[in-house]
Amino acid sequence: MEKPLVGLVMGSDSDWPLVSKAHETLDSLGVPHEVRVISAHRTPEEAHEYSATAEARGLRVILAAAGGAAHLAGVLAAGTVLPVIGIPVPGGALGGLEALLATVQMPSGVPVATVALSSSGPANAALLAAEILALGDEALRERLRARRAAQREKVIAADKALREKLA
Ligand code: RP5
Repeated sequence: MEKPLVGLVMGSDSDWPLVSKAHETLDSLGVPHEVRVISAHRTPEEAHEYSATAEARGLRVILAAAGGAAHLAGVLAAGTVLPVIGIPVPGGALGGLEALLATVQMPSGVPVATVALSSSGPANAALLAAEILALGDEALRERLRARRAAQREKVIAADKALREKLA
């Protein structure tokens, strides 16, 4: 097993159905990663330990998914200078708006890059992590380019099919 470069962390295993898309995307790009459930408020010691040791363990990017008053990404970012990408998880009393605002509205000094509050968020977070890693990995950059080319072809095929159907 290759050493993980990306840490994919979620606040609860109830986040997994959504967050698994980040895992699948990283897998599809051949990005070695680890998956953990760590809560900023239920397991604060583990959260601190995780980010404090992340860089020394070889991680290069952390993805942090949480719902509710989502502190996880900010708490992990506080303990490391590795880039942290926050994934706000939909749901909760306010539909996920609280998670989006808690994740995206970091006060000054400790940034969290935040992806959309939607089903596309986890996959986009994984792609962004891969793009960061690809700065120093030409083979990964090629795989990202191939993925872009494949989705371009898909849209062109959909356009053609719809125009033919309506003709
Ligand atoms: C957050 O609270 C988690 O990230 C999850 O999105 C939300 C609900 O957690 P559970 O009550 O389902 O464990 O910490």
